[in-house]
Amino acid sequence: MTRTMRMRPMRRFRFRFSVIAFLAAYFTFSTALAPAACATPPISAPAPVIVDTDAGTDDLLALAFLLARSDVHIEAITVVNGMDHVPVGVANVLALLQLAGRTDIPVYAGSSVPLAGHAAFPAAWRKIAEDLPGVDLPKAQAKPQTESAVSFLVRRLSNSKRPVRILALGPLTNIGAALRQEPYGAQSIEELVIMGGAVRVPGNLGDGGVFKTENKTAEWNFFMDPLAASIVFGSKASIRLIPLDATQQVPIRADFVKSLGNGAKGTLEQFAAQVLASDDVEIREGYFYAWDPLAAVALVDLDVVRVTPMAIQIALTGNEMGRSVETQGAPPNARVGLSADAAEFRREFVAALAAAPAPKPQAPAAAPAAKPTPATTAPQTKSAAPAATAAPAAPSNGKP
Ligand code: AGV
Ligand code: CA
Repeated sequence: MTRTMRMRPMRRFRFRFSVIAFLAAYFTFSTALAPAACATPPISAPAPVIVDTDAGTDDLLALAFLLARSDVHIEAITVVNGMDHVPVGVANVLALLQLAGRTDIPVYAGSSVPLAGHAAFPAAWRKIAEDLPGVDLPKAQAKPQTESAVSFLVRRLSNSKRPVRILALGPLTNIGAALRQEPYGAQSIEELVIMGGAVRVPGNLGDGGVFKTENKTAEWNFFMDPLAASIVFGSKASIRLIPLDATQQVPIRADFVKSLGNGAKGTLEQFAAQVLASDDVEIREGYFYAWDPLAAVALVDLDVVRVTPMAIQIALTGNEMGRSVETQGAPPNARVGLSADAAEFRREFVAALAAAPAPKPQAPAAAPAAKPTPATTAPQTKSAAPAATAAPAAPSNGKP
């Protein structure tokens, strides 16, 4: 009895000690192992990216760069009316994803008209961007999502617990519509990197003399939908702007195209070389720039475009419609890129494409799919180039 009485506190002590030791060991090891075992990315990981694009040729180059970078998680691609009519842009983006073996990325079709006005890109530019002459693309098996791009953006931005980055490469119609519907959505955007505007340099509506206008100050993406741009700049989102001030310092010249094409072995490298070859005339005439590719590189490399905080307002009417106006004295609403490091851009862009992992053949996305939206212009690929890509599927030279 006495013995038992004496043993009990000892047992209790041992029991308590082993529980404490177990809990201490559990917390020590579980914390140490957490980053490796846990699916949640570490806090420092950059947020996933939604790319909003009008699927111009240089948009596809920007996408190829991001697809080549294993450190970028493209969560979704939303397509907006611009250089391509939306159904054709969707088809071309899906075809690129198929080529890259990334049919897991959902594609959403966006607005087919601006929020206001009826501006449109020159037909000659649209034809090249849509037809992609000489570019070998497989026939996409995946379909766009049934949900519209604006509805997706509204839904996605309503969840402020999951920050996202947005890279905007075309007119701001989709993003403007989403932020008009869900103004608090701006808080979910970790950073909105926009290619557009011309702040301290002239606009580019007169490029190549194909569009007759008195407007010497607007850039095409903002001119296409000034109301949408104005909503975005009024939204309090964290904006980094890559305007013509920066992109005009990164012209694409024939020597760059040649050097990219010469050594091109990988699928995305060859794709980029073919896309650039389709823009041969503009490149030779000297008005083709790394507009969207520079914005894509800037998304991942803070040094390639130097920024200055500024207050930007968008002119909505008159012969400066779409102009991005630097407003003195107002609180800054954007970090504006006024200069770019062209050599750094070229190094990063070429290196990423050269290092792109070989695409694995993939099944189409299991996500809910829509019937393809009826195309206003039938997408087609007229391939002039030899079928020499290492694409997972044989190039079909005829998109849906
Ligand atoms: O204004 C730049 C925007 C970018 O998003 N686009 C091209 C890029 O996709 C329109 C554009 C302006 N000048 C052009 C453009 C030109 N000379 N050729 C084709 N597109
Ligand atoms: Ca674009």
